[in-house]
Amino acid sequence: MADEHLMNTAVEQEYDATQIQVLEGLEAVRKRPGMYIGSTSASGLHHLVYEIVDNSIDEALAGYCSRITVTINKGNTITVTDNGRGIPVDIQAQTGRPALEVVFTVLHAGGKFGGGGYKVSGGLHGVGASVVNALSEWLTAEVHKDGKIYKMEFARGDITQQMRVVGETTESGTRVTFKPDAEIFDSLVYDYETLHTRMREQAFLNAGLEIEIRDAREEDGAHDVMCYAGGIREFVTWYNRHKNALHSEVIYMAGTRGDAQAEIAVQYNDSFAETLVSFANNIHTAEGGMHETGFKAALTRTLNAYGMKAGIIKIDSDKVSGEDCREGLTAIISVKLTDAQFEGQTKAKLGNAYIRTLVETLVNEQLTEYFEEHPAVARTILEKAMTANRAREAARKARENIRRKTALGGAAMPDKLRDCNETDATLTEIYIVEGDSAGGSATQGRDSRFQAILPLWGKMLNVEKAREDKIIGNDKLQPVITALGAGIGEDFNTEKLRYHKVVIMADADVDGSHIRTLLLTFFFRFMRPLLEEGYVYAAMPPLYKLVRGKQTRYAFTDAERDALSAELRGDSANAKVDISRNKGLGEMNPQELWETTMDPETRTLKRITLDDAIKADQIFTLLMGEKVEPRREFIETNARYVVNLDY
Ligand code: TSJ
Repeated sequence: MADEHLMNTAVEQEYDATQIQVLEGLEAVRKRPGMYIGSTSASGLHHLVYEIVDNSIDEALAGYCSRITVTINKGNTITVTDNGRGIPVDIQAQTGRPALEVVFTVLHAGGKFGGGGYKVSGGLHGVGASVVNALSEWLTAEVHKDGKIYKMEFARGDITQQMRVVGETTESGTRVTFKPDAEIFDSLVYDYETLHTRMREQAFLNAGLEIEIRDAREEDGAHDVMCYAGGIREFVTWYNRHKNALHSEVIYMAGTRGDAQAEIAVQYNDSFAETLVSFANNIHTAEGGMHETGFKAALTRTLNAYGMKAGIIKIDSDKVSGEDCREGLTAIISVKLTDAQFEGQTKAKLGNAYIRTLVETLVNEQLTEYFEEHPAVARTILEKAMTANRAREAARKARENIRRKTALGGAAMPDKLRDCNETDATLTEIYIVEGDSAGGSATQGRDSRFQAILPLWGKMLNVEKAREDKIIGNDKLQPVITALGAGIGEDFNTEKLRYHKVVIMADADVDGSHIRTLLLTFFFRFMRPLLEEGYVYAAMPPLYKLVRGKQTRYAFTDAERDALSAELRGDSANAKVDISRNKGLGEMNPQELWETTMDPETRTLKRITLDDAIKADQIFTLLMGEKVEPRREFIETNARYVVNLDY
């Protein structure tokens, strides 16, 4: 690129080596975009927006910007504006170029994917702007500053219009618009909810900052304005919005050490799930790290210390473990530091050891103080942890029983299980079937050499409200645990699985979707490796049956139905094709069920991913939880998606 870039440059001194590096830099970005934005799929496309917005957030952290807007324009271009000081436009001593130009043409070290640290506030502005510029078909930047409006334009990283003054203004701020390059990205369509979720997270993490997002691709498109004076306290309230909080006030702790700062917000709810979400420099640390380690250690220590001091913990077996202390916990940890070290597989784990000390010390001190001032809250939390401790102990004993049974000549298989002959688990399949009659058809229709059938019937246990010890003894789920043979909870081990395909077969109606949601939620909470390692499938029974004379065909979608109908009709336009909607698994005869749904040669199986199960789990919490209002709200706002709720 950019011979004309060199020619455009008015100032020629000190230009050789550094500038050549610059040119190589942006070419490198276009050559290996994945190195800079992770991927060229939808994730990379959205990443461009985050890179730009991060600059405005830095301006907010520096104390000069209170409002950011993000707009998805027609044609999927993006505009980001802020009311900060405006990117500097004066000539830089080192390069002889306007700072604005340098921001967009010099590849800055220390990007999130390029290795090295990432800094909040303190000068590293413009990180990522040149990367976005290099990967945009075109980009325009407008700066309102010192009474003037400056404008500069680029195409694929090259300057197409030098910086010039285009008007006067009384405001200050920066506006950037870009069009992602079709030569680089697989997908060019922005997803509003993806950006909305990220902007909401950033609004929570930067208390008082207003972020507005708008979908201007259509008339009356989506639009949200987010501003949270309470910052991460409100983030916790938001996470718990569909749950029952155990104490009304969110516990908030904060402290600093040198340049580093940490803040933590905590509130317990009556569920058993742990929601611990951490950030370093506003970047989500999905793999945890030193801040999480420090928090967990201090939480466990403080709860036990309080329990002993208050006389609630009397004997050693009353002492609570880390896991016990995190049942029903929702917590956000946010740390900011100038020398963040991101480690781990996805560079999403904070490695700075001194942050552990900072967080641990401040939680030890401030949580102890909070408990002393709010003894009722402390007691409620401690009692929850002690109950978790007892449940865990009961579950351990129940598991021990199962293990002992297995050791003594193998666990007896459930009465309802129709097992297969093959014993090599890599070759076998188990169909978990809703209802006795469907179970009957499946048993008759299957290939008993390698297919086992386990019918389930009736309403199942509410997994949300049950702890592991109850589930182990539950008469609906017990057969599933026994038939799979791989244990449960901490003991679960896919090496012991008796079948390498676990197929959920249920109707495409509301009851069927209920059963699927329950089973997926159960697998998600108690047999997660089953999902992680890809053993779970959904059977896909056909939606339509088409008959013409002696010919019968099945269709899985409306489009397929129409195509098949035309095919069966052939040349005779008025031939009659009988189309019926499948009423349910129970109404298919064994032969039909085999041909359409179970025969490996002709069936469709859909592998269930962890993401599917996470969605099921969230839907489950919402549908089965005690809170009526969020459930109604959810069903109303999602009415049009309800058919897809399962996966
Ligand atoms: F970099 C960028 F293009 F991605 C970008 C930067 C995009 C957007 C939408 C905003 C910004 C940006 C940069 N907003 N505010 C700033 N501020 C500065 O760059 C700035 C302003 C003044 C001073 C100063 O010392 O006077 C220093 C800086 C770094």
